[in-house]
Amino acid sequence: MSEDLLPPIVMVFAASDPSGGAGIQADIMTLSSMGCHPLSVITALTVQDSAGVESVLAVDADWVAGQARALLEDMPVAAFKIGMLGSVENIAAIAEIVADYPEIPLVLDPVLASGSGDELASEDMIAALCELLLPQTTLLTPNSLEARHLATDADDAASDPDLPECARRLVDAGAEFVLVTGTHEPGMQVVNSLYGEAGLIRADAWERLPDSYHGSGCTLASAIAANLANGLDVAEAVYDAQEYTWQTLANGFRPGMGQHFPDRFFWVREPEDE
Ligand code: PXL
Repeated sequence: MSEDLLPPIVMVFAASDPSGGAGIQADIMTLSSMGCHPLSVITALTVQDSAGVESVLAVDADWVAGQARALLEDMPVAAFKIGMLGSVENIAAIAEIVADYPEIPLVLDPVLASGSGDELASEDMIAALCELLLPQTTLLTPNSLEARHLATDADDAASDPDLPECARRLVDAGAEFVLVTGTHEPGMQVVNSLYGEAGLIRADAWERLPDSYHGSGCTLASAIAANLANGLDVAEAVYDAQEYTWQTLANGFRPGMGQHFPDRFFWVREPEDE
């Protein structure tokens, strides 16, 4: 098979969510559904169900680096996607690896907490992420809570910057583009806003769906990485990935007693046109 016929390859650094709602399983499903081949570098294991996360075990940083280096020497990677990191040591190891591939677009989903509010990153990890990964990030995809958290330090928490100001600070800290998602903001619609060096690039409003979803952020960030791997520019990649993610949520299902899950393969079950 010639290299042109390869599906685009996306390397994901993220943690295992055995429920398949979020985490690297969500990334693998999204990338596969969008025609990419995922490389899955596991940063941590979790024990969780659809209602919440019970425990987290970070993978040793040497093992994270080993998983990635072996594959990067073997295969052409078209995009990186980074989710939950597991430890400060993992952040340092990943930052060192991606620094060797500055031409590969990098989507960073700053996973600070689960959809049900369980903490998934310590303050030390957040500081390391800002210092080591933000300057190497093509697109950062915080929700509005994460954007406020990343853009304000403890001394300045009272200043309560608005979201455009948070995005500006995150661009100043090194992210080329920032997509702030609006699920946690009030309103009949969910508005997601893409910012760059010159400020707001586009804002897209989506009908707010009634349920609470596990893994919507992982789905969106992976869908953007898939689109970048397929050669779309950032604004197109962001728009198309929102449309895909909204469909996965509108077709979501509730497999257990907690949150709903996105259906990344909704299209398999769509009735065929006559
Ligand atoms: O949705 C964020 C997320 C990412 N990665 C893992 C998770 C979660 C949320 O629970 O468990 C492994």
